[in-house]
Amino acid sequence: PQTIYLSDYTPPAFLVEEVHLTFRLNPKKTRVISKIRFKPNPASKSRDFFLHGEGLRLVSARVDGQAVEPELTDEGLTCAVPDAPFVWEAEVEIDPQGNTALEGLYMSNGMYCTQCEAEGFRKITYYPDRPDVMGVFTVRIEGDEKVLLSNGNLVAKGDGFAEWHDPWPKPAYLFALVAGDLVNHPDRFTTRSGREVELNIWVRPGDEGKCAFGMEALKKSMAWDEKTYGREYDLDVFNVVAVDDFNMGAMENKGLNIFNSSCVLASQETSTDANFERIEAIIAHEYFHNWTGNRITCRDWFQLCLKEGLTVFRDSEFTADMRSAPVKRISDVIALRARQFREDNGPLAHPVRPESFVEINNFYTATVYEKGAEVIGMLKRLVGDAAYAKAVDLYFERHDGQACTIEDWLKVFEDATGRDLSQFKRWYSQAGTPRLRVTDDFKDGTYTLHFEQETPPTPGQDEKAPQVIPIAVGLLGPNGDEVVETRFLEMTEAKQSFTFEGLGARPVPSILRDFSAPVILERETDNAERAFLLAHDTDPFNKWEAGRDLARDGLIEMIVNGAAPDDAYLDAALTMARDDTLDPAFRALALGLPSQDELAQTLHERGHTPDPQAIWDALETLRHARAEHFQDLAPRLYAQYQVAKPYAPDAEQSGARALANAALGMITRLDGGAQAGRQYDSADNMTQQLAAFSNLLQAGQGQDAVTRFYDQWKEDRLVIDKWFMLQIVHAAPEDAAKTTEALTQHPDFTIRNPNRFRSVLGALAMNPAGFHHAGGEGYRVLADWLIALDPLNPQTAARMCSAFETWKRYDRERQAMIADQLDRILATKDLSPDTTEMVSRIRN
Ligand code: B3K
Ligand code: ZN
Repeated sequence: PQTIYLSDYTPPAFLVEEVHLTFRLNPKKTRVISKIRFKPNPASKSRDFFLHGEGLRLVSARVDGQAVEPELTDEGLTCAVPDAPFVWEAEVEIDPQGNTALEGLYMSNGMYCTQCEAEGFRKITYYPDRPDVMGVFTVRIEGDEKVLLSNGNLVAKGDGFAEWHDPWPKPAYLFALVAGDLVNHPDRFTTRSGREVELNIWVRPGDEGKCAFGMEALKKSMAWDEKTYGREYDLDVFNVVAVDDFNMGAMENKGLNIFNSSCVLASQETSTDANFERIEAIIAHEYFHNWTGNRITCRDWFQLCLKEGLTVFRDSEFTADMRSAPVKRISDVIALRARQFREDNGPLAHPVRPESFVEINNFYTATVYEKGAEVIGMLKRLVGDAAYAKAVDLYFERHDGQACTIEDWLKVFEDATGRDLSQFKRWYSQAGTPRLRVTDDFKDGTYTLHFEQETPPTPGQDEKAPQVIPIAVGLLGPNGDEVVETRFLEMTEAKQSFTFEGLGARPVPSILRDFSAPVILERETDNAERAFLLAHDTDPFNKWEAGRDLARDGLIEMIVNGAAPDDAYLDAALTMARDDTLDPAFRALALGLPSQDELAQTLHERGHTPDPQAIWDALETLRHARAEHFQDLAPRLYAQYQVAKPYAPDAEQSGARALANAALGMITRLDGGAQAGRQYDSADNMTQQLAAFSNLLQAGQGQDAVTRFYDQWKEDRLVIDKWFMLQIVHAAPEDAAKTTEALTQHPDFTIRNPNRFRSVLGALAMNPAGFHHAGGEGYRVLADWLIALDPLNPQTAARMCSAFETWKRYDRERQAMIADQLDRILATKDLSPDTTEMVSRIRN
């Protein structure tokens, strides 16, 4: 496979003016007839005409009406064409039914659907399949299906056909087609300038009852983008389709978003509060792409974070507005550390804007998305809210209809603010998580913070230059009052100090408030100070962080030195949990413990070799000690936070349920599952049912519930995914691999459905003590199944290889066993370029 470099970018030789596509649908032999008006690109010196195309059977081709015989390769075709505008026509045949990779046009439960990002359109017809070629599409679909959808507005419809026209020029990756016997959940939205928009969520018959929540989320997103970013919708119809077989979460195709059904279908009975919140965020994310991604797209795939980082940032602002801003921030940081810090500190580390790739699908990563969003957040903090709004307005005004780069994005900020962002730009080019070391001193009323930044080497980048780090700091006085409100320190040097004057006593610093930069903060401190911050900090993030640090360092002491559970933590947690002035959702988050993987990462950073079993044991011991410490409080919280009102997946009720279920976790440790059993029997929503089910499994009392849960939900694929996953996630370390293998033999397991595959094999990796269990069975089981999946669905197989990305943290025996599995995967005949790239990067 070939490596592509950012530095090799050249503009396309020809531009597309107009595209007409006709689809004659047939499961095994679909005909795609294209008529494309090309013109030479004045910005290109080349006149070589190349069209991408993969797995296509070319039936005929014409240039300006004359039959031609292009030269075909595995990647596409070349052909002699005039050095002037011309019309290209081609007819190809494709096989949607045989398409198991779920890229291009494929079938899912008898319906046709497409996934073109990043490079799937070339599996539909010959085309310059690159995002800087934007064309106006007209699409005619011929088929017997009741519903025939494509991008844009419906222009004609009759017996067995429909015609769609999208007036907005777009790259091919935003093309979409759906055809099937679907039913819709309709609604309307009037934009602020008065455009009437028809909204639909299309689903398989039987799923109609699961659309209302997604529809409300869509309308909220549309209103929010008008109010917050001044962005209005620009077509007469917005369609959303739910598809069962989908590699990712969802796709922002112009006017026709396609969703993994798990990311749009929701009901009280089948979805948890967390599912509802995620669905709301994904609906918003895809909708927001209409401006950040579609109206302004990426010049090339190296610029992916231009649309993804910005759109994740926008959807997190939306969730913060719709729900609780602190809870959203804390949850985002937990996820960032779990996925992005993990990636940034291992063999797959890459810059937010990568400089080379083999398979671009391998770069839809936490770094591009989540760190990309953090970079936007830092930019906003640095320039301020008003300047951010001004710069973004300029971005929309200047670049509407264009395919852009990170340079274009930064330039609007420079022009709007007069700031030089050349140093800030390192956030896009340097991989790795900066370490921020802090010391302090106090003398004659002056308090000084000394910072030192250092980013460890990452693959291909040994030396790192200092980055711009916005550090939000507040100071608390000895009695707990805030003596200095949040102030932004802008660090630009490798070492830098900041002073605060006129203080009566040595303050307690609250550093990196709201997690103002994606760095690892290192500071010598003690439990007393952490307990103090947990009690008094006015910044919710740092309040949470203080409790988290207490828990984490206590656990590290248990793991490394065999210490007993830390009383300072247990007391502080009890005081915090008892404080009814605190949001229940916040308290639930603050009762969460660091994950096994986070502890392994911390141990590794501190020079220890993590022992997965010891980590698991320490967590079990701490949870048990905590349950005893909360013996009186837990039942009280449990009773106090039962929701009496009819179910609603809103922030308030979700928070109450989260706290009550945190209490249930403690109760279960002492009552062996009695209370969880009662909750299971009386639950009228999936949040309560699943929490009870998890607790029963955890307590080793799940056998009966496993059968009952299955019998109740066997017709619902999305709920059965949860059933598979929980059994594996809660399996004891020594049983996890066995349980996984047994479940792969269940009649409902299928390698063809990515959700199901992930709910079994992905779940194994979510049970670290089980996955890394000393015998190495976990490694073998995962490798076996990745090898089996690769020829069918390389994209999903490749992504799931990241389960192995942390292997260098572990002991020699484990490293050797993992290396064997990685080598076995690499030695597989005809391994896809996708998986080859991932495994080679991990193995190095
Ligand atoms: N843009 C899509 C992701 C496409 C993934 C291609 N492998 C979803 C999103 O980020 O909104
Ligand atoms: Zn996106």
